Amino acid sequence: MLTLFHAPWSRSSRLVWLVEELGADCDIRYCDIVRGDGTGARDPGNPHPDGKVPALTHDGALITESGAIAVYLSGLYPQAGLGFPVGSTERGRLLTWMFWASGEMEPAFWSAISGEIDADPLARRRYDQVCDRLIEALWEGPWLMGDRFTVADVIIGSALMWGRRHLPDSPVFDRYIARLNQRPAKIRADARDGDVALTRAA
Ligand SMILES: N[C@@H](CCC(=O)N[C@@H](CS)C(=O)NCC(=O)O)C(=O)O
Repeated sequence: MLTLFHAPWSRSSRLVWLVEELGADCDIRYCDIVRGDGTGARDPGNPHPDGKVPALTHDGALITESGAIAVYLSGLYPQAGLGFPVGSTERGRLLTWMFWASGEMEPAFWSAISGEIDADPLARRRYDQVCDRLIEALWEGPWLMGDRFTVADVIIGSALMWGRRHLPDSPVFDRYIARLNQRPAKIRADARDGDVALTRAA
C-alpha cells in the first residue's frame, strides 16, 4: 500500500501531480506542517523524521526527499512511461536532471530569492548557469528530454512554476509552463491539492 503525506501548497503538491500522471494507486494523507511564516504545526501522524512533506510509505517502508519519491514512484509504474529502464542511457540523462534539480537548481533559485546573487558573483554565476541550462534544454521542447514527458518535467516544471518571477523573462519558460498547466493530470492534481485551513482544523 502506498501513502503520500501531503500538505497543500507545498513541495508535496508536485507528488500529487505525479500520482495523477502515473495513475498510481496511492492514498493521499493531508497533513499540517510548520510554514515559512511560522504558522502551522508539525503533524504527529506524518512519519517524516523532520515533520516535513513530502513523505511516502510503501508497505510500511518510508521514503523521503521529493526526487527520491519521484524516481521511486515512477519506477513502480513503468507502463506510464515517465522513466526509463535500468541500463538505458536515457535513464542516465534522466537521473542527471533529477539530481541536478536538487543539487544545483534549487540552491540557485533560493540564492535569487534571498538576494544573494546580487552580492556574490559565484552565486550569480551558478544562477546564470542554471537558467542557461534550462533555456537550452527547453528551446526545442516540448519537454526537458525532447518529445518524451518524464518525471523530471514534474519536478523541475513545478519548481519553475513556483519560482517563475525569480527567473529571467523568456518565452521559453512561459511556453513550457503553459504546456505543463494544460496537462489533464496537472489540472486534476490542482483540484486535489487541498486547503491549508482544513489541514489545520483536522
Ligand atoms: N528537500 C526536501 C524539502 C522538504 C521541505 O522542506 N518541505 C517543506 C514544505 S515545502 C516542509 O515540509 N516544511 C515544514 C518544516 O520545515 O517543518 C524535499 O524536497 O523533499
